Amino acid sequence: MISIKKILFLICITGIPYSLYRDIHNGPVTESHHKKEAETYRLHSKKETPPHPFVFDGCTGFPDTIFRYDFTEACLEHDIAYWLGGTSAERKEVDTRLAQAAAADGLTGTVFGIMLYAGTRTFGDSFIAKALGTNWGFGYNGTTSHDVQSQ
Ligand SMILES: [Ca+2]
Repeated sequence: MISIKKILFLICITGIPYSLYRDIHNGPVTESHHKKEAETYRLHSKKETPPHPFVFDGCTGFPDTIFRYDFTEACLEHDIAYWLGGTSAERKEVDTRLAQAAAADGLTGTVFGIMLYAGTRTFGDSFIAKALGTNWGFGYNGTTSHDVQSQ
């Protein structure tokens, strides 16, 4: 019998490094419906269009799916919010929403939500995220307006 602890351990030692490799090697896959979702989200949040186009790389540094759990849509919304950027309070809100989306699917989902929350809070605006181009406000990377927006 495989325990939940063993599954989480396997995800940490294989899934996360594999996801990072995938993110770096394959790069983002931004389809037209991703762009449409991004535009709808942007209009709803009443934010300006960042200078760089929206790109979606799935759940950065985390598997998009684990068994029956599929985090793709939640990660898409999270990536769109990260593309737009904003205040640190807004960032905490979208990190929380990602965790809640995962947690909506039972106890195991809650554990994945905690992992996603810890990961996004720790690395979401770190040098690693900046190197991957997935940091908070990545639509403004390399522009001065990002500095203004992330205050
Ligand atoms: Ca991502």
